[in-house]
Amino acid sequence: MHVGIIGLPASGKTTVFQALTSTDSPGARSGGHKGDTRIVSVPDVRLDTLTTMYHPRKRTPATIEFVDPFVAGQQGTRFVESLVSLMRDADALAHVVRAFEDPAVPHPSGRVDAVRDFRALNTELLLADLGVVEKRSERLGKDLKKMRNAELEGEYALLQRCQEALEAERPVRSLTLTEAEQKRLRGFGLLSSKAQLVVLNLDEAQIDPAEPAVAAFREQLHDPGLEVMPLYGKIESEIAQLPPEEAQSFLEDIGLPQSGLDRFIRTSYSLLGLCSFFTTGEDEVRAWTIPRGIAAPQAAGIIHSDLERGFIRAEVIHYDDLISSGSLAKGREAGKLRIEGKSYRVQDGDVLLIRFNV
Ligand SMILES: Nc1nc2c(ncn2[C@@H]2O[C@H](COP(=O)(O)OP(=O)(O)OP(=O)(O)O)[C@@H](O)[C@H]2O)c(=O)[nH]1
Ligand SMILES: [Mg+2]
Repeated sequence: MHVGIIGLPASGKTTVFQALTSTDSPGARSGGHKGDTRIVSVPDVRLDTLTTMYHPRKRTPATIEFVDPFVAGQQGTRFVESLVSLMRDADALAHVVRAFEDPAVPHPSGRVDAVRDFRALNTELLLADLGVVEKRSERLGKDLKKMRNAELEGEYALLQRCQEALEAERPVRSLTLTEAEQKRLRGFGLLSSKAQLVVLNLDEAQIDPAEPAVAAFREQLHDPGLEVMPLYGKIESEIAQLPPEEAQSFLEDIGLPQSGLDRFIRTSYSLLGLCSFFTTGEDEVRAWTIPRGIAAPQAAGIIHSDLERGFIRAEVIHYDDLISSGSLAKGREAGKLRIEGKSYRVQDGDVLLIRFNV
C-alpha cells in the first residue's frame, strides 16, 4: 500500500512522516524528485506467532510505503501542482492538518485554524481534479461528435458525473462507482478520488484520551465519513527514534497506549476496508494485505499473477483454529482445514495454501 502525505505548507508533513516511519524503516530511499519514500512493516502479532510455529527461513510482514512530498518553500498553484503530480500513484492520502499551537512556529496564515486549512487544501484538490476532468471531457466531446464509440461514451458519461460532483464541491470519492469505473478513473490520478485520512497534528500538551480536539474538528465539518486521527507530531517523531522498548514506555508515560504508526494502521485499514491473510511454510511465513471480502483467486493474484490465472482451489484454516489446534496436521484432523473454490471470500486471519496449475 502506498500512502501519500499531503498538507498545507508547514503543517507538519515531514514531522508526521518521521513519526510514522522512523521505528523500523529498512532505510530511507530519497526518490529524487518524487519525495522522501520510506517503507515500514505492518506490526502483527499473528505473524510473530506463526513464525514461532514454523521457524521459517524468512519472515515477511506486510508493508506500507509512505511518501513525504518535496514541496518545501513552494506556494500557491505551484505547490498544488507538485502535490498532484507526486501523489498520482498513491492508494490513499494522509492529510496532515496543523492543530498545534507553538509561538516558535508562526502559522503562514497568521492563526491556527485546522478546519479552515483542511477545507482550503481540499478545495485546491477539487479544483485541480476539475481541471483534469474538464480538459478530458472537452477532448472526448469533440471526438464523439465525429464518431460513435460505446467505450468513449461510457467514459464521457463517467467524467460528466465526476464534473457534477466536483462543481458541487464534492470529492470524486463521494460517488458510488463500480469496480470498472474506478479502474477507468485510476489513470487520471484524481486526488479527490483517493481515500483520505486526516492526521490532526497536535501538540504534546493536547494529549487527552477523550480526544476533544478531534471531536471539535469533526463537529465543525459535519462529515460522518471522515476518518480523523490525532498525532502528536513533534514528540512522536522524537519517540520514533528510540529503540522499541524505550519507545513503548515513553509512549505510556505521556499517555499514549499505542504508537502513531499502530494507530495509523488501525485507522487506515478500517477506512480502506483492508484485512490480512497469511501464507506459511518452511521457506517463508508472510502477511498479505487485501481489500476485505475479495475472492480467493484475486487474493492469490496478490501473491503472483500465475496463482490467479491457474487457480484451482485454496486450502484454508483460520489463524485462530491453527493456533488452537497446535499445528496444521492437527487442524486437519480436527476438520478445521477446509477446501475452498473460486467463489470463496477470504477472511481476515485466514492462512491460505493456494493450489494452482499454469
Ligand atoms: N510544537 C510543534 N511543532 C511542530 C509539530 N509538528 C511540526 N512542528 C514544527 O512545525 C514546523 C514545520 O514542520 P514540517 O514537518 O517541516 O512541516 P512540512 O509540512 O513538512 O513543511 P513543508 O515541507 O515546508 O511544507 C517545524 O518547525 C516543526 O518542528 C508539533 O506537533 N508540535
Ligand atoms: Mg516537509
